[in-house]
Amino acid sequence: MWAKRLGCDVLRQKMGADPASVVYDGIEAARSRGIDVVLCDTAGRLHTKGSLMEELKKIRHVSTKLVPSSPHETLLVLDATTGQNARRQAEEFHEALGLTGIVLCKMDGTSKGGIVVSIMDRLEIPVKLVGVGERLDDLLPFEPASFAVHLLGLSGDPETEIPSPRNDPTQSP
Ligand SMILES: Nc1nc2c(ncn2[C@@H]2O[C@H](COP(=O)(O)OP(=O)(O)OP(=O)(O)O)[C@@H](O)[C@H]2O)c(=O)[nH]1
Ligand SMILES: [Mg+2]
Repeated sequence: MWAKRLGCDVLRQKMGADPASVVYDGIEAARSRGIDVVLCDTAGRLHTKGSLMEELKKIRHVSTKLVPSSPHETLLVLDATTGQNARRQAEEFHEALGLTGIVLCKMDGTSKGGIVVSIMDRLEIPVKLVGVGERLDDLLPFEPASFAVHLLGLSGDPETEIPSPRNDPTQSP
């Protein structure tokens, strides 16, 4: 549905296909179609499953083999509602893959996502994007000042402000 809305090709294979081979095909297909951005979404992966983490390393390896400078970004999407467990997730994924950034989503809820402060501090991984809803333009660049204002519950620059929890039903997507 989102791919259609965005005009973005999707390459997928049958259930049970080797994820690394899906990525291989995806990069090859992009090359032959003259597409220069490939996003690999590794759905529903838990850091506690060793075999799935090994798969991720293999995916990374396949990508680097085909395009030596890649992956250009390795992003971990964290939910603002996840507490201490988010730090563990970040540590495990960072150790396995070397993350280049965090996407902090669900910032439109009541959670403030404060856990990323210690993640940024300890692992030195920047937050790059913030999710504040379910619409296309609800993925915002991370603005440290706006985040600090949001975290402390102050009001800041309306231009970059992270919205407060939505309780107006007309505002839902
Ligand atoms: N309100 C709100 N909803 C979000 C945000 N980000 C994602 N969602 C919604 O959360 C639901 C789950 O999002 P997905 O992107 O499918 O989550 P996922 O982590 O990829 O899930 P798996 O691939 O199954 O692991 C969807 O209905 C999204 O629209 C956000 O920043 N705010
Ligand atoms: Mg997903």
